[in-house]
Amino acid sequence: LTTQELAEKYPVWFELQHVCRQSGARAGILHTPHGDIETPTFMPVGTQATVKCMAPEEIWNMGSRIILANTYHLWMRPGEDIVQAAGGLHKFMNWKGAILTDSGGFQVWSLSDLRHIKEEGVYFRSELDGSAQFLSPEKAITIENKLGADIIMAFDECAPYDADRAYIEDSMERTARWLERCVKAHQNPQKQALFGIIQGGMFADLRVQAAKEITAFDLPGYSIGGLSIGEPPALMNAMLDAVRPYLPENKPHYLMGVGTPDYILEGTLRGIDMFDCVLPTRIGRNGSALTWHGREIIRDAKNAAAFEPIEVDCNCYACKNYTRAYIRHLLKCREIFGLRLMSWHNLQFLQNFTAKLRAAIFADAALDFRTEFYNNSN
Ligand code: PRF
Ligand code: ZN
Repeated sequence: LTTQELAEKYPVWFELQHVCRQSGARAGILHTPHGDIETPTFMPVGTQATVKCMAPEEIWNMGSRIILANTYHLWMRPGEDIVQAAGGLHKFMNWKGAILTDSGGFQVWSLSDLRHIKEEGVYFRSELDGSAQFLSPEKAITIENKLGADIIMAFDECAPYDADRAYIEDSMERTARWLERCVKAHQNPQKQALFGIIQGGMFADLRVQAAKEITAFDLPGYSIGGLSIGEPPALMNAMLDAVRPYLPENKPHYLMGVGTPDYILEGTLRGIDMFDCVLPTRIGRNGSALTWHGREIIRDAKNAAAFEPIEVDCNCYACKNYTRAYIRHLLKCREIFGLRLMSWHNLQFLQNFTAKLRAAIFADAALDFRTEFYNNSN
């Protein structure tokens, strides 16, 4: 389909604006019912319908226009019917931008210990109360329909990176069959865009096979799952290179669960448009800051009397108003404001990082951007 046809057919569509002549990285606009998003973009994670420590207006004012929320958590608490009764996720949490919900496929794997994968779905125990639970493609999509995000993810299996070939073949074929069930279960494709997920472990030929099978569904967007789960970076890059030729140019490409600046950069250079990760907020709360000179431990004793901002040139609220010494003090005392300031800086950093990367793409200089970034960071 042409971009024009996609725009008429789907609630979410991608406008490719420029391909960097130096690198092949893409800059574009993701059009959604809740506004336009400039890509490449990083989506802050709001697992429980809140980006931890931050108010929605604060996230918006940093420049973020899309956030991620989790089907699994909102299904468990408060329950999708409550969110639907509130008028959907946007209203419930007072977020005026776009929202993407992950399907729960990944969370079931990463959060529960007892789980059994069957053709019909996954049986597992709740991490909250140990109760027996079941999640399937139909169930995940029904929940996502009620939550009402602009983009909803298919129910998939993210296999461990060291899984053998036979297991991965089995798993990716099941994920493809599950996608067919997701498509059938989806009740309002005019309002919510269903994205398919390409799995295939660390086998380039299986990734290619998965990419062909998943893109055959002609969905409004595609994501790459099962990466950044502990494998060496070179392996992730090789998998991205393998699938790239099979991803339609006029649709958005989303790399799930990737959020370190270097991985965002490497992903973008390989044709990825969207990223998400808990990393900036999680390491922020642990006292680490993302900076243009690499990661810095603000909690460190060397910052005890450092009366300077986390980064001198940073435009974030934390850097414009507070010193490392003060933030370190707050972190040491476990004061909530310290968690807020660290989250604020890290989220603003990634927002600025993707904005600069986007500018470098338009200037056909994304490789120069990479060289400069690696030269500066330690
Ligand atoms: N599948 C889903 N969500 C995810 C992943 C996946 O493979 C990953 C892997 N990096 C993060 N989040 N549904
Ligand atoms: Zn800052």
